[in-house]
Amino acid sequence: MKTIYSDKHRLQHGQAELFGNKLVPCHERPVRADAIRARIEEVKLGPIIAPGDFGINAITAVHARDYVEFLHGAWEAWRAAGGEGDALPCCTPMPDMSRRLPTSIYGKIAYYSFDATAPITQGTWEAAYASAQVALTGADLLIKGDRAAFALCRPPGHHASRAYYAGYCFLNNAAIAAQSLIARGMKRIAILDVDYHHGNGTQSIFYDRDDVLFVSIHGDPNEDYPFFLGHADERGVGKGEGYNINFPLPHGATVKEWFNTLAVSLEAIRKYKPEAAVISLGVDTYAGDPISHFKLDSEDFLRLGERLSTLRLPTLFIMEGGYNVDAIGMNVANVLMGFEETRKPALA
Ligand code: SP5
Ligand code: ZN
Repeated sequence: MKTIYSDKHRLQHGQAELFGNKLVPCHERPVRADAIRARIEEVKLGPIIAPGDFGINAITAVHARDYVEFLHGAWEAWRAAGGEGDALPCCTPMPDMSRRLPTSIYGKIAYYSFDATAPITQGTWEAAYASAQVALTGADLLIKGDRAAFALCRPPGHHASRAYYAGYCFLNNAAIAAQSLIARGMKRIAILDVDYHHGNGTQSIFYDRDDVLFVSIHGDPNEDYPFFLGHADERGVGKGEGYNINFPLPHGATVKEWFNTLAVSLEAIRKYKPEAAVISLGVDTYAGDPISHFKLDSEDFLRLGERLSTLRLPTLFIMEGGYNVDAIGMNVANVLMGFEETRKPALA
């Protein structure tokens, strides 16, 4: 399987995120992608290729144009207004407030985000744009007949919705890729999100549609981020009803429960009969993850890959979360090697 990778991910290197009650060094940092790339090379998964450029229209097919324009110019506007360091929002609008876009960049940043964990830096736009192109290049490989591809996206995407960013995410790479598969002629796409966190952005983007099935296994939003989306009774609206499936699991869910839930997810995907699968691949389900609460070990990621291959579908892996940088390379490579089956997996 080919891996698509761009060095431009390094342009996103925020200093700090608001974590609990303090500013801590960003969990989402460049070394994550470097470690994954190094492991992919080490295990000889396959060629590592640079992304093509599929343009801005493939991005605005999913995101609002005003939002994309905001992201493009946000850091310069922040600096011009006297903002220091990285741009973080000071507040977030509540439903009983106006939805008028403020003229101040400080207000705009608050308008277009829902948390203070995704700092906008000088290079954020360029990195997020490149990350989306990495995903689009993966979709292009599937269209051209590859059985599988790994889009080593960074920054990640699944918390970003049509017109807001959050949770280390700016552009929704999985949604952009799925939409491009549809635009290029596929009729039904299944997105399976196995990141520890609910993919609220992806859910929102496709909530009223039946041509993209969204299935997610994640920490219960009663207990964990993103808190305000990801409940089991969110099943889609209009013709999208029944095409959004959430499996929230409690803190401390066992590995067995997690894999049982995966089996149910895969059954739902099979029933849908999609032409391709897009996997939002977070490995923050790892027992050693610093911000999450599931218990998978490195060998479990091999099993995850094996199970995903049983779908027998063209499969695009999109990198999302995973914050234990010592294990992230092995965990991601294990999923991909488990999927490939042919290779004797290296465990340590
Ligand atoms: C792509 C992705 O995995 N994004 C994850 C964003 C999670 N951000 C919030 C984590 C909150 C953890 N709880 C804080 C408790 C501090 N004591
Ligand atoms: Zn996550």
